[in-house]
Amino acid sequence: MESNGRAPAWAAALIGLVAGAVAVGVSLPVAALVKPSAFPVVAVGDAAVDLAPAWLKEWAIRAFGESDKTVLLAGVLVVLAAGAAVTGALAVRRLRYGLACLAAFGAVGLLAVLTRPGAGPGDAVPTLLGAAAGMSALSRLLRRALVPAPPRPDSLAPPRPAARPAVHGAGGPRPETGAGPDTVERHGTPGPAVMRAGEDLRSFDRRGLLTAALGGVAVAGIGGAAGRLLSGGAEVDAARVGVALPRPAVPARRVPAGSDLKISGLSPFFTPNRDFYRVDTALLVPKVDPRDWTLTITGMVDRPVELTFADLMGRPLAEADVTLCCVSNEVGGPYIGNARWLGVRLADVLREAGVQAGADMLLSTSTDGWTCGTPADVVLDGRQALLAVAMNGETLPVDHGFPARLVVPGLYGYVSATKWVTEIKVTRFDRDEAYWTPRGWSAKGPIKTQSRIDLPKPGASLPPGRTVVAGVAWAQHTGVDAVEVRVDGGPWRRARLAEAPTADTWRQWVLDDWDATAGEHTIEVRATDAAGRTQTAERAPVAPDGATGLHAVTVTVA
Ligand SMILES: Nc1nc2c(c(=O)[nH]1)N[C@H]1C(S)=C(S)[C@@H](COP(=O)(O)O)O[C@H]1N2
Ligand SMILES: [Mo]
Repeated sequence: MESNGRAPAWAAALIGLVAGAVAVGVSLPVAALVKPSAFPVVAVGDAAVDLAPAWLKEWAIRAFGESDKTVLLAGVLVVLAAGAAVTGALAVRRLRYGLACLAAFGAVGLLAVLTRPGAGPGDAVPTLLGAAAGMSALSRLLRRALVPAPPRPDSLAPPRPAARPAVHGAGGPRPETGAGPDTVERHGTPGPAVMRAGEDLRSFDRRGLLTAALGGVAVAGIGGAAGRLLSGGAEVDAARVGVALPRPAVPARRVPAGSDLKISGLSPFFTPNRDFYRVDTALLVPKVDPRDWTLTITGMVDRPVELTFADLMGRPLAEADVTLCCVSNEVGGPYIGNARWLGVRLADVLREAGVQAGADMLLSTSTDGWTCGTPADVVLDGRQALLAVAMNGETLPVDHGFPARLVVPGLYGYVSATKWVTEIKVTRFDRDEAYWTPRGWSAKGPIKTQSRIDLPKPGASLPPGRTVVAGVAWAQHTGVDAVEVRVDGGPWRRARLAEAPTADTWRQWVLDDWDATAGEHTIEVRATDAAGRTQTAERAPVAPDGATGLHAVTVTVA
């Protein structure tokens, strides 16, 4: 292809962006048919999550909280868009350069797709088809935007426009040459003003580019819409809504009156599902059809087990109130919630499979390849470790692991709470490693005793006088025995503890007779658990095994 520098920068960028959109728009529905994780845009984002160093991930969680994934996907799209614009700029120089650029993007996508856990050669198809479509779009757009130049002024015979110039031969089947809006306005004057005699063989056709770009956008849009339809998300949502939850064979312990102090601004005893924190590495939430779902128990067992969703629902189900908490939760942070879970007791299933001597780890895997290592003795010690199918009386929300997830009281989520779980391998800590372990987190993660002030809010301005200080404290499976509060480093005062049904949930606490005086005050809280351990004031970061320190809130009284 001959060189040409005549297309303006915006046109070059548009050519690249439309070609890129076609590539993405074609790969999406193909991925929806092949495997959602074979969609290269998401695969690249997922690979970035897995490859990112621990400090970067911690920073992202701190800076963006639960929107960290949206931010990452937006970042991938921004990089893609910039790359597409560059591709366009190169392509107007030489098509070959643009094609090479697209091929490079395709190669990165291919690498990401093929290195995802559980990827097969078939996963390459969406990326390959997308890249091919993008390349074809790129050359078409270019052909429409840069057309063989109209005849020179001296050869122009009135009236214009002349019949198709005979010079069109190779690759330039555009009859509208020279009929772009600006040429029409100029009546009879020679082609676009950019023409300089003898310098180039082609000129920029704005209308040609814009119609071709519209075509490309339509292809990309139809692809995107088809991708959404084909992804099966709607089917899974329908299947989820259709699940009839059985009554629990073992109901939860009665929640004592007074477990919820019902103070406005204080975390309710049960966290509504819509407010429940979400932490996982999945860029696109796995949509698992319960009719296709199975759970296998493999590894060091006497009898490997395979359970379908119907098998699960047909077994006696137990209910348990458990407070789930993330190891990434800073002191005073939001990544904690309490729910009523319904599910099969994990210990029962494991006993049926027959755990062999020497096994000390349950390595669970989710559909998206995330893995989690749970100490086997903890699950088997009689606590309510569940393979849960429901949360707060509702079928498990998709975000929280539908159709089934693990919940183990007393362990941080990263070592216990596998969502979309499909396999539990009985193994040993000295033989297997879970997702977060090589990334700077401890292999075992018992929850540390902690407390949080919910009221007053940090930075609040309050009137002087009697002020309510309230919050939650937790020491799952051990229990909270006492909570104390102090103001401005003064003496610790006992807060009143609300009831809790078991040691597996948090407890609300309140101190309702703080006499606030004018000025700035710092309120601190500490909990003591039933094992007699009082929270340390010493600050530790979240990595490798959970933050320590006292939550402090500073307020202004005036
Ligand atoms: N499949 C999968 N399950 C997962 C995770 C994950 O990244 N992938 N993250 C875990 C972590 S770190 C936590 S804290 C809990 C959070 O559960 P939630 O999102 O339902 O609150 O899920 C756990 N289960
Ligand atoms: Mo977590």
